Amino acid sequence: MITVEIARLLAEVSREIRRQIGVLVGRRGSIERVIVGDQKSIVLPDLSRYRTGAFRLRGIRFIHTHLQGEPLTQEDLGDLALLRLDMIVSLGVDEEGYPGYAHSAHLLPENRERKAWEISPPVLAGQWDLDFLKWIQSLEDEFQRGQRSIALEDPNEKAILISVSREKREQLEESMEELRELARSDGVYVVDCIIQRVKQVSPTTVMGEGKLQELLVKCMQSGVDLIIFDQNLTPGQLTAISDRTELRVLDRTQLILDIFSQRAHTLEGKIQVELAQLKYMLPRLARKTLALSRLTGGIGGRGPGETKLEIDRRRVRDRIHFLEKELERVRKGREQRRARRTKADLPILSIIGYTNAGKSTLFNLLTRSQVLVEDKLFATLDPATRRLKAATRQDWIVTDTVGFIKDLPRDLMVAFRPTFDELQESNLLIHLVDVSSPYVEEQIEAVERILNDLNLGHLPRLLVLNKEDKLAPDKVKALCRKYQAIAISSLRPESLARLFRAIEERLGEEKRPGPLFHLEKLNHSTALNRAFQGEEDDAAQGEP
Ligand SMILES: Nc1nc2c(ncn2[C@@H]2O[C@H](COP(=O)(O)OP(=O)(O)OP(=O)(O)O)[C@@H](O)[C@H]2O)c(=O)[nH]1
Ligand SMILES: [Mg+2]
Repeated sequence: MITVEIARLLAEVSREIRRQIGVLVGRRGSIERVIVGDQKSIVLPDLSRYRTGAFRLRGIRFIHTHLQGEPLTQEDLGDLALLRLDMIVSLGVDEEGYPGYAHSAHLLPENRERKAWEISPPVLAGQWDLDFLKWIQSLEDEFQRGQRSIALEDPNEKAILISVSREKREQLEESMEELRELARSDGVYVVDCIIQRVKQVSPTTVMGEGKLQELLVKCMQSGVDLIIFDQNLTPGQLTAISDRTELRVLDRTQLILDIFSQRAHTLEGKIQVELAQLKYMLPRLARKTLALSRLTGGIGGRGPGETKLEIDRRRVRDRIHFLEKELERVRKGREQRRARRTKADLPILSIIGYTNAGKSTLFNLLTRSQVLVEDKLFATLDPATRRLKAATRQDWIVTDTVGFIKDLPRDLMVAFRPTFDELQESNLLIHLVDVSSPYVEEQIEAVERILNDLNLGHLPRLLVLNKEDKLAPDKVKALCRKYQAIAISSLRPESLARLFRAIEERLGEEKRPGPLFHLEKLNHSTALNRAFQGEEDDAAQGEP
């Protein structure tokens, strides 16, 4: 642990100057730093230089004197967790300046009692017999065993999800469930979800000191170096937490942006997502510069870190500027294509709705296309448009769109604005809902809210409950009545006839006030079925 000579010296000098003295000791016994505190406390310096990877012990132990021989304090244990020290030791000092009892604690690997650390019974410093190297090696092995069991379960990126808020528990749980889905869609393996209801969210570190330590230990125990917050963090919180913990920190928005960046395939989509990401990042870079300039301010001049961040910031701005230009260019091309299409003067039906509602599945069924369908959030990013050909009536144009989600990130909304703006031309929005979700109501509301935010609230809408096959028929019926909607299953072509009839009706209604488009041939509901030959007319089933 420490040589008798050094222990004696520490005790002697401490007694003489009446201050705590501490040493940071490396694995093989090298003294890395000597720190002098005051009578009751001692402050550890920045240890990031000794970084050993986020889920390993630091390779540094801290031994310091306690003048009254008092046991380890809460701060001592906090340091142990936050800094992931190999061990923390307080060394008592007697009246004559000789070392007395040593109190020590170390972190624990994952355990059933969910304990973060173990405090050992005090021993007389002179009698402490510990082969430190051997002991620390076996402790690290234990840590690794715990981490490996998780690693075997899933080789993906691992993360712990956290929600800290004042809101009601059910609400937090529901939101957490969705965050878990988002993480899964992003290819992240969720090790644990922590929900913490608080009276006040800390403006700096979101959660309290104690909770932060607990979280850190948990991360280390399970070999996780990524934490994802369900709430969006301010630039300050984001930097504070990642600085304090050395963990990678994401918030809800960044997670969604990350999914989007994985999914974007078209040039336009890619540019839009990168723009949103850069715009979200920019204030966070700026923040870091601020903190640094305060640090370097004391010794005058600009620190090297600051200069680099200035450059980063300028680069980001340049890139944003470039991308915006590029986007304009790409969009012009699409504009022209669209102009040609609208000239055809056909009714445009846009399928919108919460993510994973089954929009693309329905789109494929309607237009016999093969756009990507996946049981993941935000499978669709790039809107697809096809003509729905019919033998006996006018064709329709059908559009599949990117899904909505509660708290759709602002920057994303702005970046995707033109895509959403195209929805303005829709003659009818088919608002598709996953009726099997326990959160039907919340999802419908979220979509309605976003439609209003996007100035699309005035467009005629048809509420369609999808995935009826996953729910008991009487429940489906009740929901249909409640929302005045029709129910379908995009996996069952026979439910299309019902949908077609409803669409025609709505288009017919919308036509009356002002002739937005020509609908001469639209009122042939039975003929429609013939267009999809062999599909039975399910009028007998009765509609709400
Ligand atoms: N049981 C059942 N599953 C469905 C139905 N419609 C879609 N699904 C499934 O729901 C999942 C999501 O379908 P998508 O069509 O990708 O949903 P989306 O609304 O386009 O989702 P995003 O593009 O991610 O916003 C897929 O696994 C589909 O197979 C349905 O009527 N019944
Ligand atoms: Mg889709």
